Amino acid sequence: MNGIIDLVKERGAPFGLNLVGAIPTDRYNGAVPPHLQTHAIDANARSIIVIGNGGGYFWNVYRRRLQADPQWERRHDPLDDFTRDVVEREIVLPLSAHGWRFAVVYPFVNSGQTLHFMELGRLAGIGGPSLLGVLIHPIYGPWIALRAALLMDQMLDQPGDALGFDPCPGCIPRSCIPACPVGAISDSGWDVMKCLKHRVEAAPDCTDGCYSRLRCVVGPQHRYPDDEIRHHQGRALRSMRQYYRTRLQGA
Ligand code: B12
Repeated sequence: MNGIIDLVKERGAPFGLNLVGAIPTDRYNGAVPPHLQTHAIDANARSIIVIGNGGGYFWNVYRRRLQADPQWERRHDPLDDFTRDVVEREIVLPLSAHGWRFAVVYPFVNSGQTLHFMELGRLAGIGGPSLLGVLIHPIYGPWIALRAALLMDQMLDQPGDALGFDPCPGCIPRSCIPACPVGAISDSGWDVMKCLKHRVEAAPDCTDGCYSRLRCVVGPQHRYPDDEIRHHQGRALRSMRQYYRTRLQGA
């Protein structure tokens, strides 16, 4: 069965999809509330392959795509569409051609039924927990993202290299904590409401990147390109604004 994982790695790597791990569904389902379990999407799934990217290579491939097809950027979610395009063509098609059966799930905000990708990524060894709120990888640090999950009807159990990685408790510099202008990162982790209120109410600040994430001492050489950081910060701010308007102001 390792052939499946090898194929996913082989096809994803040229596009920067360089983080892959697989775990039995039971391990994931036991760790998340019922509405985020795999049954809601595919009752027959026995294992989950998680696919992510570490570092800026995936973004660079995306930029090249935009250069070749500038209209692409006018889409509502150009990076999500690009992700779907790559995953479908490079991974879904060849796996299906081998006769393997599976459902594909994306972590996009508007993708309908989804999974708890952070928990999934941690269990599948894509990254370990951090005070920043995001997962951290031993090589790529906080510069990783989860791009897709395949719910397989075969049993696979091959977590990635970051399984059990938990760097923050032993971190001496703890440079992420003083870096946040509003103290949203502390020994107890990321205070999303503090972060959100500051970002929404003092808009220009943090636009070029999360100061704390930028100061993380793990994998700084793999930090995303500046335009990618701005892109993600902008998208998160968009969600934060929406949440602020609808949930905090009740508008
Ligand atoms: C919603 C969301 C957000 C929201 C809320 C995050 C939160 N923890 O509450 C906002 C917009 C704030 C956000 C910000 C960021 N996110 Co985000 N996010 C997600 C998303 C789409 C869903 C998370 C989720 O619902 N989890 C499952 C539920 C059960 O967990 P929960 O916390 O209980 O869920 C509640 C909240 O999420 C809430 N909610 C839904 N929408 C919103 C929006 C806001 C503003 C708030 C406050 C809450 C909220 O409703 C849920 C039910 O009550 C995931 C993708 C996924 N499908 O997992 C990415 C994801 C977790 N995010 C990711 C990233 C990278 C970020 C940012 C770094 C992006 C950026 N550059 O700014 C920042 C994080 C900043 C930081 N210091 O950590 C990555 C993490 C990868 C990694 N390395 O670990 C993910 C996995 C996406 C991906 N493709 O990789 N994110």
